[in-house]
Amino acid sequence: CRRFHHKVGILGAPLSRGQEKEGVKMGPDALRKSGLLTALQTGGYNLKDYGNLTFEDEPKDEPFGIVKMPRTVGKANAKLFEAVKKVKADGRLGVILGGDHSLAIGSISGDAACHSNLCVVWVDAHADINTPNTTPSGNLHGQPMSFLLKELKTEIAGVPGFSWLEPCLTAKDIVYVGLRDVDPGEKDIIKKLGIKFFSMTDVNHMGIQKVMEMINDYLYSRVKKPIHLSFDIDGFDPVLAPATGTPAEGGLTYEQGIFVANEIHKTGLLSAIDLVEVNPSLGKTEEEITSTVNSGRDIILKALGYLTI
Ligand code: Z70
Ligand code: MN
Ligand code: MN
Ligand code: MN
Repeated sequence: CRRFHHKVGILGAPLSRGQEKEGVKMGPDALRKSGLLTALQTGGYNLKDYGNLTFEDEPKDEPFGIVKMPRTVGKANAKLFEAVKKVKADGRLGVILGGDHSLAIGSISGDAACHSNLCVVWVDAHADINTPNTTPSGNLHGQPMSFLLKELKTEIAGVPGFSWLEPCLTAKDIVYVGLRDVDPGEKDIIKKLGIKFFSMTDVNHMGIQKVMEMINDYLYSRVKKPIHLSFDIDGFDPVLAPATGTPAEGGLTYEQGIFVANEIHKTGLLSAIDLVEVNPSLGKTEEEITSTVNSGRDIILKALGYLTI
């Protein structure tokens, strides 16, 4: 439909040190092998493949409090930040293939560097808004939102590896969809900051159509703002997407996820999309891997308007 949708930049970001399961590094290549790029090419998109970034472990990366691998995750995100800025400077819609969800720190910061009025739709079972003080696990993939919010800037002060980072979002710029596994400290932050969310209970009670209508009104109906869609594959139900590190029962159906992606496409405002937490090594069968990867691929294609009239 809209011509400016159709310049796309694909960027692989195999970050894995935001959590403890190696296989999430394989996410970008699994998504590539699913036919994502050939579909977009035959669909007439102007596609540029920026390849996969490479990340190295920082030596002596001692925990900061209980936060694990801060320098490694910080440096990887600094690299991703620069790479996403480049994609956007080239005038392309960014497609960032993860990798664990800590990559949203660099990805969203890079997108926001080109769009000061960026808003974020975060689809996930988890809120990923723990701070270094509230995190129960120490894993940075459970904390990216606290690194992105101006309101939480003091909470992340001094974390090694992140001196490059300037928080780019405010609490009113973000909306969650699909939440169902949120830590007590995260609930407090969401309440205190008044962050808009639609839990799975909300989705089940009001229906996904109503949810997307409300998101539309809340985020971008008055003033048109570029949208960053950060889609954690565990937003889907594990029946559909089992090959992920932290599956949570009672998630979005295939049709609900696709509806979300299509509604965002229809706004014409999509700036970039993250597709994260696909971990092919956690599929118990070939079918589990394929189902997970193809579900992620289809979210990307639908968000880009592929085969949509
Ligand atoms: C938990 C934590 C998380 C994804 C798990 C889990 C966070 N709230 N995020 N899987 N994608 O460790 O902070
Ligand atoms: Mn289109
Ligand atoms: Mn997540
Ligand atoms: Mn999650």
